[in-house]
Amino acid sequence: MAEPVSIAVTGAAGQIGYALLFRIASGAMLGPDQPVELKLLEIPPAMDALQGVVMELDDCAFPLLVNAVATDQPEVAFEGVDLAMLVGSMPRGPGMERNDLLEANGKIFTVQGKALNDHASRQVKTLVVGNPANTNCLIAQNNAPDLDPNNFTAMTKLDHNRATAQLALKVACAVDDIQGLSIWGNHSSTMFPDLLNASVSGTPAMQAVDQAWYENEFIPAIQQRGAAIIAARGLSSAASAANAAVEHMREWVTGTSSVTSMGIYSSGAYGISEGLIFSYPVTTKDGAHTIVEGLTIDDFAHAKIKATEQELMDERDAVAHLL
Ligand code: NAX
Repeated sequence: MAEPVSIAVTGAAGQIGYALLFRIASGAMLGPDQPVELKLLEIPPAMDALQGVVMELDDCAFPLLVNAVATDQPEVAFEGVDLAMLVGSMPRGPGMERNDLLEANGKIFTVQGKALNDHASRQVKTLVVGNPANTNCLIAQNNAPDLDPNNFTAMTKLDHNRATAQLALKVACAVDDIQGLSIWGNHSSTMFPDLLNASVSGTPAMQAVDQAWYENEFIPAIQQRGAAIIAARGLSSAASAANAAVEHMREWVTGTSSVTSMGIYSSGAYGISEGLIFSYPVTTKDGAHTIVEGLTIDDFAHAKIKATEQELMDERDAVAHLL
């Protein structure tokens, strides 16, 4: 048996946590031959609920789960971890403005970034799911100066999967027939789902759909999909978000077979402001992600990418005192 991979999950008693932990422990993320250790972080009021989740993990008798630790101390949760999945964050409360939310979460991700810096494996791969995911990731990354910025990522895989599924429905193809689709920018309503570089069974996707559908129906539907789930379910996406987190980590660790989307540290590719955590089309291999080069960016796409970049720059300005 391989050595166990140590995985921290924050917000582990929340609804994404409940859909995520059992898939990790069953081997769905790192494969059927890879033992795992779970380090679960919560805030003190949620520790009883977290103990219940740990009891359920015990009751599954997962052969791959060698240990599950429950704690409300970030330095305990992150001690020596190889992977960190930062799901927990503060939800937007009544009357809270976007900047209030950024500030409240900024405090959480400052502490967690420092704890990762001081306690995690030097190669720790970090995925931020908790919203606002890109800017929370930016804060964590800036508070972890000893770690490689390329090892901090924010999740746009759920948006990627939503876009893939909606295109497959529209053109009546299998999801696997779609290649090259990606999400650019912020995990927010400004994200840009790019079909200009996508193909369906080898044919350019834009030959299978018309521009008006793309601009007026598809893009808004993907941008607003999270709100549509809340309206229908009364709760935000959980199982699909957990699934996307599993896929994000699996692809990062084991490699991609086609283009995917990840919020990653910008070193200026495609003219994006350096240092932002920006979603790009990427492939992964040997534990590293690489931006897909040479993509077509027409005037329409350029305007969309600039708009989502501007939103991320505004968010960065709002949390500048935490960076
Ligand atoms: P829940 O409110 O069910 O769970 C969040 C959990 O985080 C709670 O148990 C809470 O006690 C815990 N928590 C809060 N502060 C913490 C801290 N400082 N340390 C450790 N734990 C802490 O939310 P859930 O539905 O699980 O969603 C979690 C986050 O994912 C939210 O911010 C949500 O907006 C975000 N999402 C991000 C998505 C993405 O694609 N990037 C999609 C799904 C989801 O909306």
